[in-house]
Amino acid sequence: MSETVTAAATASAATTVTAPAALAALTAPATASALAEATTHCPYCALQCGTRLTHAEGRTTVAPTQFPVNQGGLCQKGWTAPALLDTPGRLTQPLVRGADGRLAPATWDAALDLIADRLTRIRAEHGPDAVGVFGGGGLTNEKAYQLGKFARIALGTSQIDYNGRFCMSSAAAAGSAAFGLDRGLPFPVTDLANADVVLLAGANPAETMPPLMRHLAPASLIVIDPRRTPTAETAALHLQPTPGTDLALALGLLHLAVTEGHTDREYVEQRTTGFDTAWRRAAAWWPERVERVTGVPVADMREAVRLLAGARRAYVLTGRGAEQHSKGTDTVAAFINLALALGLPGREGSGYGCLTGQGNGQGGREHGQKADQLPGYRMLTDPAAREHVAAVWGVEPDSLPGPGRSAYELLDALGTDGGPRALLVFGSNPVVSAPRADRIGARLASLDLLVVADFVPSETAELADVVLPVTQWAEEEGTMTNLEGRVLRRRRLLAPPGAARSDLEVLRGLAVRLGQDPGRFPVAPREVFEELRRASRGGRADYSGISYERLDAGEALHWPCPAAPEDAAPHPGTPRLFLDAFAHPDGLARFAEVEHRDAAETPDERFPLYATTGRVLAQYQSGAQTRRVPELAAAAPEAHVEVHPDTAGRLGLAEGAAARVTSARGSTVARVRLVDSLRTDTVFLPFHFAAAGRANLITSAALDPRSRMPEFKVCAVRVEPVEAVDAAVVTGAFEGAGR
Ligand SMILES: Nc1nc2c(c(=O)[nH]1)N[C@H]1C(S)=C(S)[C@@H](COP(=O)(O)OP(=O)(O)OC[C@H]3O[C@@H](n4cnc5c(=O)[nH]c(N)nc54)[C@H](O)[C@@H]3O)O[C@H]1N2
Ligand SMILES: Nc1nc2c(c(=O)[nH]1)N[C@H]1C(S)=C(S)[C@@H](COP(=O)(O)OP(=O)(O)OC[C@H]3O[C@@H](n4cnc5c(=O)[nH]c(N)nc54)[C@H](O)[C@@H]3O)O[C@H]1N2
Ligand code: SF4
Ligand SMILES: [Mo]
Repeated sequence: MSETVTAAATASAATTVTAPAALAALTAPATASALAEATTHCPYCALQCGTRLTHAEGRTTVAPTQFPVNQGGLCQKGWTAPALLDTPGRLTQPLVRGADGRLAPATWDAALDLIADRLTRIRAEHGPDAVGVFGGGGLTNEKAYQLGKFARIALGTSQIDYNGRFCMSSAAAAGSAAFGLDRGLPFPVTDLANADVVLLAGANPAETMPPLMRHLAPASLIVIDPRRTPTAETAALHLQPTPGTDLALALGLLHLAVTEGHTDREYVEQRTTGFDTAWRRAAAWWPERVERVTGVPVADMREAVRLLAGARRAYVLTGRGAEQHSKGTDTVAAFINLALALGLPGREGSGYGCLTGQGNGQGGREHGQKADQLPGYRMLTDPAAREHVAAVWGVEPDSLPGPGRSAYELLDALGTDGGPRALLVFGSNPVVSAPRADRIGARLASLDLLVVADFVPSETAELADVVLPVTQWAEEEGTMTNLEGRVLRRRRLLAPPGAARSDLEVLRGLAVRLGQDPGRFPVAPREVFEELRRASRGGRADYSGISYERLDAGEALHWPCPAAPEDAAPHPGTPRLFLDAFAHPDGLARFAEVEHRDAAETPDERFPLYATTGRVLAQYQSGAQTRRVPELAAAAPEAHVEVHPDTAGRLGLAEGAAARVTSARGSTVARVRLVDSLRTDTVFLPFHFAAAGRANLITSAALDPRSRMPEFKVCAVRVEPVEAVDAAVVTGAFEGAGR
């Protein structure tokens, strides 16, 4: 089920979507011809698999291309993506909540006037920080850039952050500290195919990025995951730690690498600094102590180090399993320490990388929708950065607000004293995906104004005062940056349905009503990209040498790609970073001094089990999109909880029965799935489902002190059978959740 399917094998299974007659007219191809084609990329994850879309006789079909990342493969989500374009319930008209409390159709002018009016009043009464903005890692570079600019100059608010904070922020913080630069993979994905050994800490690409598995297939995999996932099934070695103990495990692996004489001394001396302080901590993590904390047998740790150290070419990769913790940054730093001691980063054919998740998870963190950032991965607190970007925007540097709250802190402050009273959401569904989802739902409901731009009626849109219908992937142009830092073109095949408009048009419409010069908020993606090039110029993520022309000519451009001087050849981009030097001024990578600590919450008498959360193949994120695709909904229809049979036996839980999973914050309801390869002290829930089936009703909002990442991957719970009297709850969880 986690297999990638190739074009040849399943050409006949290529999903076709038949549009009802009325909708077909609305989604007619952007060009007038009967048959239209566009070469573009999948709307979902950070692999950004290459696809060719075809529209003929009212049907849109997708097929994979030979793009290097997917080489003719797509996962089930990619194959079925055209179903999103005319999904029933697709938003095609602005909606405004009326006096009767219901959302009703409105014109664009009415909707935008109303928003601008209320924003103006709220700002006048409570100041600019009373308006917040929440963005997403699925937005194109152009949208992410424009959203940050809109917040800082049209609203003048510091209160902007985005869902990437919930995603790879711990890896970004650790990577920046170690290497001076954060690019998920500092090498092309295809390099992985030449590896002898790859260590995957907390990643399950067989379900989350299936085409990546073909690049990993030649290597021996070491997988660190409390669950025996489809990825772990393919591994040479599977380490199955207690959730939340990866930091101790990484310290233990470093300990063994050093004591067994595997450190690359020459590399450590010439290319790094800080080994001694890092070692001081790891020295105390002898193998037996690590086994006691993590449950991983000493022999397995030795085997892992032997495999890694014996490889000519080796990679250490982290995923959300290692990162989404209140110590996620230190955990990633500990895995980077291990990679540095073995001499892997910055060496062709070896390295460290983070598997970034969302379609534009990489670009989305470079161009200014993050609370502390300006375009080009510049810091908002850096006076030179403020001056550069202010000049591009035509404003005074002093007029730019400072850094604001991080994603969870922003959501948590909504409607409270001193917190924002209005929120604009572009590209996220936090009612399902944020920790303590119940509390976040209540915060959103307490706002004076909630505006959601989306193309489907997500659970967050259902709470909004105004819903704005926007275009999606196949209806728009733009650029995305995939997990290897490669900038890609998203291309338009279809005209938007109904009155849907692009996010860029929405931002201009609002900016103008808030008194901005329309020329400052262009709506053509190419024009926005030209400005982004200038704004990013000289920054860490320098895009100034990249153009639509170069991308359309088929060039593979990885940032940084600075503009070349007039008479010089264009810069070729940087597929491999750090080969000569790391990005710190002295060119050296930094070991980090890190120490293990417990998760914010560990099991006790009331809540005796660990719960962890994550993904399944057929659903994407909050499920707002994939729960609407019939084939995917059939494959993963409802919330479930994985439980070991012994644990289930003790608790009176049977396969297929409804269970209530309760933490100190609340309960969720899920169907029991018995999994005999799971740890007996741990249960697992996917977070893709809505209503009473939301995994985030139980998760903890303990934050990492540096990345502000919530602890999605560990909390303490009890699990019990749901009594028949709770039939309504079960129905709510299983029917409401899969809607
Ligand atoms: N099908 C599908 N694919 C997706 C997505 C999706 O929603 N659905 N989302 C995309 C996005 S945005 C992201 S961020 C990526 C995420 O991709 P992954 O990081 O691969 O996904 P997760 O399932 O969140 O977590 C990976 C694994 O971490 C394990 N884990 C849980 N707790 C721990 C722990 O304490 N330590 C360790 N070592 N492992 C632990 C889980 O059991 C899980 O198997 O996927 C992308 N691709
Ligand atoms: N318990 C638990 N919770 C988690 C995680 C976990 O592992 N466990 N993982 C976290 C991670 S890694 C992530 S990335 C988040 C993701 O969680 P969310 O931020 O909720 O992500 P999506 O479900 O992708 O929501 C995106 C919404 O934006 C819409 N959208 C997509 N593209 C566009 C666009 O271009 N413009 C506009 N206006 N709208 C658009 C979609 O239709 C959808 O409704 O969840 C986090 N939450
Ligand atoms: S792996 Fe990711 S990008 Fe590729 S088809 Fe699946 S969801 Fe789309
Ligand atoms: Mo993510």
